[in-house]
Amino acid sequence: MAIERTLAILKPDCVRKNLQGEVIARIQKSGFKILGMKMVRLTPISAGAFYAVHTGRSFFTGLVEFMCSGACMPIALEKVNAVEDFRMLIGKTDPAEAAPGTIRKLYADSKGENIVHGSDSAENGRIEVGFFFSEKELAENR
Ligand code: 3AN
Repeated sequence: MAIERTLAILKPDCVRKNLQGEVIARIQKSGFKILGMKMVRLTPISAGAFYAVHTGRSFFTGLVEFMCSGACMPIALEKVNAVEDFRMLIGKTDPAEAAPGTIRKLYADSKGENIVHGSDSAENGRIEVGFFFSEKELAENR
């Protein structure tokens, strides 16, 4: 299995509920290396660009509005098999369907407000890390 990068975003509901520390602790305990982390406020343009693949879907407007509703924390992560392992750690999109012990099952309220984002492929992991971080901002390049 290869070393991969994946992008986590602690979404505005996570920040509003002050769950950043708990979620980051779970990520670290699961063996992910934090390469970069920041706090940002997305705009309709930046959130729309990040979720461009979902343009036109019924939930797109609500998703963009929610992602702009408060501060977010993008976190660049690295690990062997990072993409799949992170998706296992966070659980299914809908917290009602997420497995016990997963971050979404533990903390999320709904499919729309589900605490954390995770990249869905190794290729998207690299693209999404690059959306928020320049190479020189990542730990291994300091
Ligand atoms: P995931 O984040 O689990 O990979 P995606 O990529 O299918 O899920 O969807 C991106 C984001 O869009 C989700 N994290 C969720 O917040 C939102 N979303 C997806 N499907 C729905 C839906 N049916 N209703 C409301 N929000 C949704």
